[in-house]
Amino acid sequence: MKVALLVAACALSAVACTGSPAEVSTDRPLVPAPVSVEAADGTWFTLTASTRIRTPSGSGEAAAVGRYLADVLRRSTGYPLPVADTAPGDDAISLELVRDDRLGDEGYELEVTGEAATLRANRPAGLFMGVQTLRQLLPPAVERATPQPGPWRIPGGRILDHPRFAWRGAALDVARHFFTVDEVKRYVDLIALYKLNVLHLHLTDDQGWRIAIEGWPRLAAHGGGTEVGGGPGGHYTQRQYAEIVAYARDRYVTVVPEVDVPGHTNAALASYAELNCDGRARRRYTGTKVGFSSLCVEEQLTYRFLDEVLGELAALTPGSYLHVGGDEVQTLSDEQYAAFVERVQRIVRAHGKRAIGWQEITKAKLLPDTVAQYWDHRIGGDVVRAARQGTRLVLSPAERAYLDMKYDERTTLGLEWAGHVEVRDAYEWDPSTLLDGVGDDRVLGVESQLWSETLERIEDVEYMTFPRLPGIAEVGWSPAAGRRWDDYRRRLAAHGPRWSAMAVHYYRSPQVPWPD
Ligand code: TNX
Repeated sequence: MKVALLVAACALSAVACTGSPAEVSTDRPLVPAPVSVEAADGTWFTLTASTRIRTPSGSGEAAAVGRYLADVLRRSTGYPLPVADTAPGDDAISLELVRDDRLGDEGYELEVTGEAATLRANRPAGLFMGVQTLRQLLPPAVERATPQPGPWRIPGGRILDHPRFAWRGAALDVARHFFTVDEVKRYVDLIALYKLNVLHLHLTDDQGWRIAIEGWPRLAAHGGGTEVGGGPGGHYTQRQYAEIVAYARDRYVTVVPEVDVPGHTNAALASYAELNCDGRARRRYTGTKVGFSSLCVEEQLTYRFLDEVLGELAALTPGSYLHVGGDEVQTLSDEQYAAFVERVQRIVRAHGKRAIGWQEITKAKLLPDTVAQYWDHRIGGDVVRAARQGTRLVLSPAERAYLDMKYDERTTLGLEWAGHVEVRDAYEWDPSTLLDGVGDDRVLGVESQLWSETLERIEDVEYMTFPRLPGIAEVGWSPAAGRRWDDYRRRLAAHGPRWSAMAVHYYRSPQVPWPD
């Protein structure tokens, strides 16, 4: 077997290189780029009507990953692809649980010979990540929903892969415009393809409250009944929210729900008069201004409200984090704001969770396990100091990771306050050099943001997400050393036909050499 190192591997490690970027783009257009690739040139494993999927015995979770893979492949190949823990070694895709220190919790090794494809991981999460790689190694038509002609060939070789950061997120604002359970599930499917593992749901804002709270029913019933522009809005029942959480969990995506407080709360203030300092309910709001609303922070009822809301949310959320917002509060003094943030963190902790909040929370004294989310360089200062003192950060720099910014002046959707964000901007940055004196050890990960003031339909969401989101995914997953825009744009180009196969509405950025 002739083994050649591919450029992706060359770029990502210090080893000698052969091959050209074109070779990588055509044979293995993987996004995010794996840690290392050894190509076995001329060797292919071909799926056939007799191929089986073998899962490790004794792990229901690994078996479920095998069934997920079969579901993806059956639609387009039309092959039966039986899943069992007893299939023979050849003509099979085998999922194996192993102990391998190189791989961590989400890493995997994929070995492809002429006879079989074998995925090895320490945990089912790693198998799931490897399955995404396997999908990307097959032709784009594999993503179609109906049987296609094939052939279904996987290039031979060995891939070793594991993530750089633990938190690789995508945020979706379902408050400014509401998106249905099925639309959110589709978003989960699309982000999972790029090995993201966090879905941050922005559930509440001035324009809408999107999650039913049993103790405070008017939040959803009244506060959920509108959205930007005056549309009908909507909300998730607790059962629907749990359904999203379970769907995401099956795809190794953790839901981080956000209840944005103390600002961005007009929908709550419209639903319950007693949450207002003057005791008068606000009118519902369908515009796009920010900063005008706040809970009544001196009022004890406010903290009972938060305890009950966050308590119900914590009970519905298996992940460790609750996002408490904390951004853009313009009506409180610094002292009031800091005291509020300190208190809300303790409420989150009392319900067994950790708090994450927007970078403004670094004005307050933070608990050691509270995470701050960086978004705007103009707010600067405190977030860097806090990070240096030990607070861990999720990075969402607006000029890079805000998928609601226009691509250029011709983009009709989106906003422009952080400038235009083209595909290259979203890709070409590094978490360890973003903030002075804040290195990798303080960075928990990266997250894209999709605010929906201007996005009414799920097609709009897809158009702003693709093709920028895969860039953020690679920033979060792949080793920094080998990332090069020119190699990336070629790999990314090969994803256009995949999105077409999945009927994803994407922006054909002129920066990417799309095949026709
Ligand atoms: C700033 S980012 C906001 C959001 C807006 C967004 C629009 C952040 C913490 N707050 O409320 O939707 O800009 O880009």
